[in-house]
Amino acid sequence: TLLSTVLAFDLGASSGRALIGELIQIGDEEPKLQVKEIHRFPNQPIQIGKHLHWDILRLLHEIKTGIRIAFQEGYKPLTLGIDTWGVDFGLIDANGELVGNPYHYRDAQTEGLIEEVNGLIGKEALFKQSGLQFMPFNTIYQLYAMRKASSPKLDIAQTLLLTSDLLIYFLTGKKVCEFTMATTTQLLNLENQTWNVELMDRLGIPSRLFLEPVAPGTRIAPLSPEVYEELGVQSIEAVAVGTHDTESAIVAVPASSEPFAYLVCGTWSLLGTELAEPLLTPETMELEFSNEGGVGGTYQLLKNIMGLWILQECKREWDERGNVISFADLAKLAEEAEPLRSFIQPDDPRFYSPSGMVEKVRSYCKETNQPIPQSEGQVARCILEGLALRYRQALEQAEKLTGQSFSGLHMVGGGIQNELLCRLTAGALGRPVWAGPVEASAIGNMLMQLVSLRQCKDLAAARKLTATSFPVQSYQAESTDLWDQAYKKFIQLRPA
Ligand code: ADP
Ligand code: LRH
Repeated sequence: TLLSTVLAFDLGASSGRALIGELIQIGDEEPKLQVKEIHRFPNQPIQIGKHLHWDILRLLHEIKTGIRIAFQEGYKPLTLGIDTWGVDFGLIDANGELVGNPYHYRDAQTEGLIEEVNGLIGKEALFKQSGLQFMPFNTIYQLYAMRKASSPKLDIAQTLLLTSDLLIYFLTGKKVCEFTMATTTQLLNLENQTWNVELMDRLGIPSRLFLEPVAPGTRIAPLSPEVYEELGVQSIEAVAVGTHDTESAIVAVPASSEPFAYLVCGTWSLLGTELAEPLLTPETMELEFSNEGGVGGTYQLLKNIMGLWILQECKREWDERGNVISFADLAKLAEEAEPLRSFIQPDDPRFYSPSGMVEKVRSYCKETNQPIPQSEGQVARCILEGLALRYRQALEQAEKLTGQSFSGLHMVGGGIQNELLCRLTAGALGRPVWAGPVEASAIGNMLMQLVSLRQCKDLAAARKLTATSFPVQSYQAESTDLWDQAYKKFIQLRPA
């Protein structure tokens, strides 16, 4: 029996996809979620003048295409949800129109602003209020940069909509602000979940822009009559899921016991654990962890690690030179390269900005007196081993902060298709890795739609449904001595 059909859009920094989810029950067996990808599209940023932007209208076009395909293929989804990367936003004017093109979080406008804002507000105070790791892309710095540049856009804007909310607005005409995404701004008081108007006033950020957050699982509205007409589709209602992709992915971690540690592995690597309350201690700030708002009243204590972005940029460079290599082939070449020859500390700030990545990896190794990786396989291996070692460091830090111990690590997201990375991670941790599902964000997105449709009770039921519906691949730790030596070397590298 088909119990429900839902449609999820998951937009990551490297690609977007539309997936259909069908909740199916055979006889009196436990229901299962069956998932099918129906549309996938690249997400390519565009430089205009001094600024880097998202191609938001193209993304809207691809979402409309996904809706059309879903109905053309005969599915009848009751609801749809959109999750996207965090922090970015569009501004809406008094006539309900988009003001300018949204900036990409890697736009250089926020350079140096962490220090400047800390100077004005105080680092400890800001951390205690927002609970967030100081990342240059946070919404607060983007808005402060616009204020400093006297951007007229800030003056005419009436409402700020974070990317997922913006796309939902384009489809339904309804403006909402979903809670998990709101916590990525650094402008929300985490403890009472209200906007930090005093902070906004001090930075010249207009507080009128911010709508009261709604909880994930809230039903928003059907598509607008214009969109129905344009797409020629039947009724479908938008739901606010855990619209921050990281939070959606965490919903789909198939953990059955507490406490558990996870790694959401894509463009970014988000490693952390789930808590009932935020951990706003000075140690959390010093070890550079975030408290992000999760679904179902949870808080996610996690570290943002530079992630597969570094490999994506190397691949882009090789591709542009005509040396086109797939991620799967890159993993094979890395597999054949010598183990633990040299490795990067992925969170060195040089790796944050786009371009010249192969050279950045090489210069990092040179400056740290390690053999310089030459071949594509050596470069890829040096990145993957650096990531695996960084995961160990972050996992140990999460244990130190929470006083918990983790028997292994759940890995989810596109990056787990790189089996070498999963194996290297198990090696570096000296603990097992349980990998799956790949499409965790889209699945978590669907699960929250099912919660809103009352087909799934709560977060625990959602995780159980994931565990019964999707396979998990286990990787066991091998050769721990070599990894222990490498880890000793790694923690001496900059930045500590
Ligand atoms: P995001 O949602 O942030 O755009 P994904 O979760 O889709 O990212 O993960 C993208 C990453 O997954 C890529 O950077 C790449 O390293 C990895 N990847 C994707 N496909 C494969 C593959 N076939 N083999 C190995 N790695 C892959
Ligand atoms: C991962 C992610 C991460 C954010 C970054 C901007 O896609 O949402 O959680 O910090 O993008």
